[in-house]
Amino acid sequence: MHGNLPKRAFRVVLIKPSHYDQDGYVIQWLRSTLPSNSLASVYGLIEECARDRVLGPDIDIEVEACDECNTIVDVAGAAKRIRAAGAGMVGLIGVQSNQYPRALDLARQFRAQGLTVVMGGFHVSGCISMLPALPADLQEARDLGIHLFAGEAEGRMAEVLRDVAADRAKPIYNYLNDMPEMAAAVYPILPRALVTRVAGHYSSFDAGRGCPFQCSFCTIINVQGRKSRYRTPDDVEAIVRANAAQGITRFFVTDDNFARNRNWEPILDRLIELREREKFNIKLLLQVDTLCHRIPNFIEKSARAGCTAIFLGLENINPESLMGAKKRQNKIWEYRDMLLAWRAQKVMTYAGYILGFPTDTPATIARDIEIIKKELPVDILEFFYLTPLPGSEDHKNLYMRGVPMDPDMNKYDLEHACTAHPLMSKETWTQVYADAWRRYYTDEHVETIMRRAIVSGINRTKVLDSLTIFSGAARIDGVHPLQFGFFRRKLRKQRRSGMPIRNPLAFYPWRALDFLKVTSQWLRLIWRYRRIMARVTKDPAAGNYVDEALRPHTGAGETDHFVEVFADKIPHTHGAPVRVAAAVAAAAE
Ligand code: B12
Ligand code: SF4
Repeated sequence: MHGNLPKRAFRVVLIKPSHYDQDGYVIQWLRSTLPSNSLASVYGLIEECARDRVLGPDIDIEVEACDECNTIVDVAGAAKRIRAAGAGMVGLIGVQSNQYPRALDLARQFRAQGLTVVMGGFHVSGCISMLPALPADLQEARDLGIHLFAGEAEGRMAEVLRDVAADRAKPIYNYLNDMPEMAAAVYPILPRALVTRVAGHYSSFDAGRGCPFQCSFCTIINVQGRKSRYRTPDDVEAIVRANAAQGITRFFVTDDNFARNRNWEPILDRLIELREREKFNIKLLLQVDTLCHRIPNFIEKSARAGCTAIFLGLENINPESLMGAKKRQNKIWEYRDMLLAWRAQKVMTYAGYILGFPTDTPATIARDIEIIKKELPVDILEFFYLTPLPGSEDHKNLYMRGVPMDPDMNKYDLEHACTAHPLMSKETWTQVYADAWRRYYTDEHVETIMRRAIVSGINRTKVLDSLTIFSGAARIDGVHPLQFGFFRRKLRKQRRSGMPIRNPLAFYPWRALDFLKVTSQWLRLIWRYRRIMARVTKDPAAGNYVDEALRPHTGAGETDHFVEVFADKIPHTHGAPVRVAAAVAAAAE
């Protein structure tokens, strides 16, 4: 019917910005290690708009995407392609607080080319959700003519595209009070060429959003809500099939807490069916909470569905800190049972540990890390600063009380001290963070982790690779392992605005030396860890290895040594075992 209409195009350029290192260069790699689910989500939504021809039958919607963590953004090239199409926009995707200054620098360049820019993600959503007025940095974006999108875009993308195409885009789209249902929502997808820029070719999807807990440092509950919204098993199957059709079967399931996804069981059952009946080689990386072992069948079914590794928010082992952060659900006396349950299924465990709770001191942190090494069978421990992230209750409280916080959003990457600590100076806190990586990843403990992995039947290559990356990323490359990639790029001209572009004669020798230093440190670390692994593997006693952390609890009356250390900090209402209080009373007599 519309065959005679002349074709026009509307080109959407999606960019997931990275952020700056301490020298002002974009943190960027030849290959990144984790996929961007925000990018995949928005890509899926734009593709749907293109299929539905939401701008009219005669307008083709074209879409291109890039994750700046693994791809150089070519502003002039993108602007040229939009102009060649005749119309279009730039979408800055999933912008976190730490990425906001970089996003703004990119936006400035696109605005200078006269293009429409729309920005969404957790910084915009978190600030608008929690603060009484638009903060100065979001106002700056508005002053540059950047359109802001707060909330989730499922079901709303067509409206944004139509508004931009008609040159009537709103300054701010705010859907924070209207969360879309996830059942039958469009799902995240990226073309294979983008997925293969991630080492290991991991793709991603969120099987649900929302978390019922109330941790005060968390932004998620204030943006995505506390009610569990979830995809259907049919949709998850469709995501797996669409990816498998392009040769991708590894997934990072980005639910912040998959154990609280109310649909976890039918979803896992469906994945088990795909694996066991249709022989899909599915591998999953899940994020779960520390009580997940109490959910009948959860761990067993996760493993059968292809889960080979989990991320856990252990956060701390001091109950006082956990209570202070409203992380009441973390029950330290169950940590070992929970970790052993995953090991029994040969699943590797990565745990996040937050440094800088109000009662933390260098001495308590050092003590706690030693306790973990000895008593908890966790494989990888990763450290974060307690950070008042915009969108969290902690940030809102400090903001409302006028407590000073670092104004540079680039530092809100959980790798910097962004506000004062009651007991530690900024220098001490910074030193504690650097020491934490050194203290956990000693060669001796790396060997222990390898021995535990071998006796538990956990994939030794995976353990060796993870130990190398998590031990080296912060210490050698100066970036958190979650931002790590292979072969760092530093482009002379992609420097933070306000910092000088260095003369090539100064830049390239500096960069060459920097490269040689980092590469030699990595080679030494890789060589050392390989030798340790070879020694452990050859040891005839490796199959009988046992230590305190691997020892299961033997009876109802047994308590971990470390739980007794913290016995007086565990509130009575916290469901703590009575035996702890009894043990402490007995010791006092
Ligand atoms: C998966 C994930 C990662 C992955 C991938 C990153 C990604 N964004 O995809 C990895 C592991 C790499 C990662 C790393 C980090 N992460 Co992270 N991550 C997440 C997580 C769990 C899910 C992200 C996601 O896919 N959400 C679902 C999508 C659909 O939601 P969305 O991003 O908000 O996008 C929707 C809307 O915002 C909107 N939208 C977004 N962009 C745009 C653009 C336009 C034009 C429009 C119209 C709409 C729109 O539409 C989307 C669809 O509804 C979130 C928590 C969460 N629940 O979101 C934390 C989260 C985003 N991460 C966070 C942080 C702090 C980090 C790190 C800095 C910390 C660290 N060291 O781990 C690093 C940074 C490194 C990096 N390069 O990203 C914080 C950010 C908080 C803040 N205020 O900045 C969050 C919120 C978690 C938290 N701790 O509170 N992360
Ligand atoms: S358990 Fe995780 S997602 Fe849930 S509120 Fe706490 S930090 Fe946020």
